[in-house]
Amino acid sequence: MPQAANVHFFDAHPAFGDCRSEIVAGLQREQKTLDPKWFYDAEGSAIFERITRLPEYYPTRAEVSILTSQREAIAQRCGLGSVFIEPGAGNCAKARLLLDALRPSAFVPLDISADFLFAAARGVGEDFPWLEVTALCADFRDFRSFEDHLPVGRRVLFYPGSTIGNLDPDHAIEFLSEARDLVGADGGALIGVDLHKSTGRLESAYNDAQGVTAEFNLNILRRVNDLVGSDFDPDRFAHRAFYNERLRRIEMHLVSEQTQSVCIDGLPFHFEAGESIHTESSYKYSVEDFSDLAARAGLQRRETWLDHDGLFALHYLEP
Ligand code: AVJ
Repeated sequence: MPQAANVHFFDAHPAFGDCRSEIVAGLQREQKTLDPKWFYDAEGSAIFERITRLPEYYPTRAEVSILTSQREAIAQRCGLGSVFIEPGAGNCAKARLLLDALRPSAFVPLDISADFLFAAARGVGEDFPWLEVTALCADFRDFRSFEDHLPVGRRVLFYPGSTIGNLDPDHAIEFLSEARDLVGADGGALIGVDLHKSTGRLESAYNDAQGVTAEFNLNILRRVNDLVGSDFDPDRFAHRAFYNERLRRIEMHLVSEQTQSVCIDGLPFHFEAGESIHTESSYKYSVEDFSDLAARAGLQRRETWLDHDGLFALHYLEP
């Protein structure tokens, strides 16, 4: 397919790291863990898309309602004509909701997975022929690997979906500090963050009646088997998600239903019955909590938009 004149690609060939040593290290910890990034191969991403449509899982609908109903106010706040940069852009669906109002001089979707990114970027270029799209296959944290390919102009970073909630607060501050460095003194950042709320509402969002979240959580075991040749049997584990009120995070775990051993290249990992693998944290922040967190990263909260039911927040920050 001929490349549209307004779409540019750059592949920095980001290093994926040694997944085996990362996975082994996580399973050797006192509280066994797996990094949530392993959820998202094609199959896991498809299950997540189903989660976003569940009645109990409000975050996606709530954020889309903000991006749709407040698009003009958001655009005015962010400033028109910016270079709009979205790390981990995925299918670019949320950025698309803003582009006609925001009229950026360029849209820069960033992702470490080239295939999905370049297809999504091509689609944006076709649907917005006035817009320069520069798709960068790069690690957002490795600024030097892609900065020479960034279009010139004032930068606004877009990080929706409460993906920042997957990071513990210290790493969230690190991410926001890197975002501040990337956008520079005259830039801005538009960050979607799920709000702290009642335990009941939060726990139902991660324990849906149809069991799709359980399927999503258990799927990480198939992915790990594919990645490192382990012999996890998902039928021997159970999905568990609860709100840790002290830490203000949903924790997802996979609980071993029996005493068992799982092998990676002959290396055994023992599970007691009831012992879990911690697969994901989703931190929830009040508006004030997130303001404080951003301030610790050198970013000031300038405006916040909530959905009609006050479930989700979109914050605009500036250095
Ligand atoms: C995509 C990481 C924001 O934490 O709510 C959804 C992933 N996990 N259901 C979230 C998820 C279980 C989601 N994020």
